[in-house]
Amino acid sequence: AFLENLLQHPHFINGTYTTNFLDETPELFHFPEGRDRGTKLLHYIGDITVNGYANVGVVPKPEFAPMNLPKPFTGELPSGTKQILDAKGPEGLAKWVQEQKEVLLTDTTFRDAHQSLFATRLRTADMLRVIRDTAGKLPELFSFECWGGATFDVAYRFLDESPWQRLQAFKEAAPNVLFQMLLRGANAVGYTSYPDNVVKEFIRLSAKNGVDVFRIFDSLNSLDNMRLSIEAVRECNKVAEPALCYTGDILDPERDKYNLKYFVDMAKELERAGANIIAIKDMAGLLKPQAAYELISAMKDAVTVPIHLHSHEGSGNTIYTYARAIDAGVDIVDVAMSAMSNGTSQPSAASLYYALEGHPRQPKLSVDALNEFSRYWETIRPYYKAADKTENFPNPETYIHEMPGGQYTNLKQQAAALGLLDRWEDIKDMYHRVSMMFGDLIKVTPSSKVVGDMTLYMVQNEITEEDVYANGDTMDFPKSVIEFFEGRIGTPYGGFPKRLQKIVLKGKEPITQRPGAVLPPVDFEEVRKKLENMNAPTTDEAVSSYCLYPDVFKQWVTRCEEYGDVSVLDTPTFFFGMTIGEEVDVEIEKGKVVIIKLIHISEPNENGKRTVSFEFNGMPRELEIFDKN
Ligand code: 3PY
Ligand code: ZN
Repeated sequence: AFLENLLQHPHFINGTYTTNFLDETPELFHFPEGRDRGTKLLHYIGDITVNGYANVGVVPKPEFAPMNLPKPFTGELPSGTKQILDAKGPEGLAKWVQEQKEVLLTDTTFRDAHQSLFATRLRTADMLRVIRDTAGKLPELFSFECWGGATFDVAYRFLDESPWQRLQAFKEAAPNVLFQMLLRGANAVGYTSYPDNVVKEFIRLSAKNGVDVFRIFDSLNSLDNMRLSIEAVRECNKVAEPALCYTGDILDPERDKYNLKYFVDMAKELERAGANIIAIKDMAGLLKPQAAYELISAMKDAVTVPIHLHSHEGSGNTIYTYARAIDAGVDIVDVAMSAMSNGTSQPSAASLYYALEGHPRQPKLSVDALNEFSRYWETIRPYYKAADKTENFPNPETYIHEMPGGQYTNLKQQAAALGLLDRWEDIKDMYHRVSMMFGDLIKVTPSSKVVGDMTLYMVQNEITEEDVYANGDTMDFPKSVIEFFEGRIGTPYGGFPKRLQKIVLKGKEPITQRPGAVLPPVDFEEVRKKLENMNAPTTDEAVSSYCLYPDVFKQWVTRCEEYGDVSVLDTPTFFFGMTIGEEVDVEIEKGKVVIIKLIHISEPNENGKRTVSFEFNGMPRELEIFDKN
């Protein structure tokens, strides 16, 4: 019966998997009792089907439109910016950037776009399917921003994937365009300060696995928290792109804490600290068009390195901001494929292309290719609907609440989880109020989380600003808020508001040094031994992941043991499981396809377990799945 089924398999019939399929797939013919790969996959599908995906619950699997795949790029990949870096080194690359008349583009589709639109949930498989084609048809891109930020922990936590494997697979597929990551300086890709040797080793491994350009920032714009990262990147002979985080409004004379001089002085310091390129990180999309013109003009006069502008579209004005930045001579801007742009994400690459029609600095690349990839993303994005909380209209209120694009949808989701969605207007108001209470704070990971946590705490408990000053000594502030006032992510520009700090710390003394300087180094060999004892991977990368996220990493290892490599599943099945009678093909490794059909799900027995019946390559398989509902 199995053979019959196999012979009827469409791939088999159309010749894609001819005799090799059989030769290389001996396990298709026998199913040992233990948890083989297939059984592990069935357990995952069974669990998602019965219990639903984390935080989403059981949702009937929607019907999705067929994937609109781009026409494959065939032939050898054209050389791109990666080859320029390899040939000329970071300084040579920076010089090359400045020699380009046209503005260069970074595509954020593989990182910030989905971080900002749907909480970083984009799975490797959906990106890997097109990254080579993108690199082939758009080799003029300056870089792919495709790693770092929240992608690191979200891959482990929510996607059952290894971020390292994602990076390696991307690199193999697209070796011609520079890979760019977002690094939170002393916070690496986490939400807290790490020991210096942990940050340095993480950078070494990121570079080794394929990151070429490191955008390094600190959530308080503290250069002290960034220096070690800049130096570590330079030691790897990679491109150091430290960022100044833009906040406030340089056009507003009332709001003069972060004025033009503040940013220009910071740019000069970043250059002295070893920047190959300087980024303006406008994480909330606050940089208005005229402000961009003035800021970039002033920076161009003050520093000799290229300027790379990163903004978000929230306000609806960002294409105009980019256009003014381009007039002022900005070298590179961040954009995304149209169907992954706007809302809280970056502006659309194709829109910018058309906006610059007739402009001497219009980028040189194929707008047809941009449109073609957008059509692909248009069919992929609905898979992520459960996490996609983006408003599909411009929201210039971002100028008021100043919430980063990457935080907006997340905070909204947190508010929903607390039953506070009907207080969303109050939350936005309070967010800004808290930011001002904290001394007009720059808000970006992790300082944005501190402000967000305090905001939800106050709104949930009906606490006003006055209450905090009057009764704060009796309040249990969120952990992140206490740690912030302890100086654990550093000291904000202008210092802490002293009165509030006293209230929050309740007599505890804050640290006044750089946080990394008071954290003892980690013994990596000890960590490796610990991993070995846990039967976990012991590579340098695994050690590094454990140092950054011990619990998340351990849970990932456990889930891998339970479910195997679930990254091979198609995204709808990964999120929604299967419906009765449905059949899916799963390529469990290159050239090895298994066919899974869901036959039946029983009522729960007295132990709360349901029997889930599948056909696996035509053979009946039954599993018991505990129904958590
Ligand atoms: C991150 O740190 O992940 C960000 O995207 C900040 O803007
Ligand atoms: Zn961003």
